Amino acid sequence: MDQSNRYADLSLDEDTLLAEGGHILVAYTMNIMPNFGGYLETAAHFAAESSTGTNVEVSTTDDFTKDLDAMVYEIDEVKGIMKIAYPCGLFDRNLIDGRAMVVSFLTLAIGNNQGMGDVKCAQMIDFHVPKQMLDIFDGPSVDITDLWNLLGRDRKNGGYIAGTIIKPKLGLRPQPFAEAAYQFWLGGDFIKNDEPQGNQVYARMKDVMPLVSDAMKRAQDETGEAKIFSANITADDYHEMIARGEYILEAFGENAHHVAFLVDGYVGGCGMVTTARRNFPGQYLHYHRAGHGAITSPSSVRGYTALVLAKLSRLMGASGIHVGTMGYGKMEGGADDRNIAYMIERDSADGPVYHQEWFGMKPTTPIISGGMNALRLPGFFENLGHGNVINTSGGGSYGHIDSPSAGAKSLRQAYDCWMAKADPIEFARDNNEFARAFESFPGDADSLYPGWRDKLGVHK
Ligand code: RUB
Ligand code: MG
Repeated sequence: MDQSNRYADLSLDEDTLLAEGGHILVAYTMNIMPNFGGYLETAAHFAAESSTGTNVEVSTTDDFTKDLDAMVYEIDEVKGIMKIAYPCGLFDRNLIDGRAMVVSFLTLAIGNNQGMGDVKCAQMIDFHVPKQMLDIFDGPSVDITDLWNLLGRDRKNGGYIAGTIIKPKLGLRPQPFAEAAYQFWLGGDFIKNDEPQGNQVYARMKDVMPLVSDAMKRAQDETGEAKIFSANITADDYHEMIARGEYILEAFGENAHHVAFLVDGYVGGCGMVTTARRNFPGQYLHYHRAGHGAITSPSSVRGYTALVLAKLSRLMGASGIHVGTMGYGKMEGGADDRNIAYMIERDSADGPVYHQEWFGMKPTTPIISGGMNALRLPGFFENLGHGNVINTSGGGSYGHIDSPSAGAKSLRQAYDCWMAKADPIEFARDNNEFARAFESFPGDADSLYPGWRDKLGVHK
């Protein structure tokens, strides 16, 4: 049934819709299946299924219902792009406080439409949230300025936070785990649990956390610097997550404010992220996104993009989210992904389709992780244009040939090198840990800094 006379109005003007602020606007790539309706008809069916309708007219619809119809307002069949305006009134609100929930946006805008027979594939590539909706999303409660403050730095432009991930990913018992943390903290700032680390039988949380807390104290005493630990509280069950969070805060005692909470938010879902955001509003909320590649990969034609995921995480209230490595690490991605970082860290930013004003909502820190090390960082900072990020280099720290603390120092030196606009090989002459990163990661050194062996006099 062609519903385009009800769920499409191509005379609607995007600038007017933006100015009126009564809709969430969403842009999709969409291809249609042959032997169903045409492009506009399929787009209208998509909008119906994503708002008030279904595949047929229902007799229970009234005029009020029709005011809530999502409307296709633009299509480009050649490029395979369509845009839909969703009235704000469509979206579910909390019983307890009237606030908006990201899960409701996803249920409608990227829900049933992902499995429709007449839609070959559709992917959300951008969305715009008007002020009236922005005002009722939680947004972050803690941000990078709080971490800079903790680290004794300027709140405005506190710079690079050198971090790692405890490696190996699994298989460390409590003592070696805490020792690995201590060693890194002698040179670096921030450690995260790798995302599968939790309460394994050989490393029970109640054995591990007191030792990590002690390692933090010792490293702080030894270096005179504050240290941060991002502890994984991901769990299927709300009660389990709260129990983990409360236990960890107790274990860290007077350093509880040096603890961030890591939530594997893509596999766990927005309910889990919001559970952490609302129950622990004083802790930095670290959104790890393992699994996201299933839908955000540049090769994917369904789901939504990494930019959309990052934008959603800011609405949910993530203090930081992984945004990949922009082509400088081991995960998928390219130099242009810096726009993902800009979208979540700025108050005003351009997405691929829509410009978003955030009206003072706190920023979400871009967390840079996946195959990074000191040699790859100068290029990374140059591409991004700044170093106000958290970077976690797991292999890049624990793979340094001298020690994890040397690995950590090599990361800080990489930032110093870029800040000084120095030539990395020249910089290495006076910065031993950075220099030893060349020997630690010779494959990277060969491709990024050809001739480094002769210049640094390393021949073995
Ligand atoms: C990286 C790591 C992270 C990935 C996730 O380890 O454990 O889970 O970065 O990817 P290493 P992304 O530093 O040893 O490569 O950050 O793209 O979500
Ligand atoms: Mg990991």
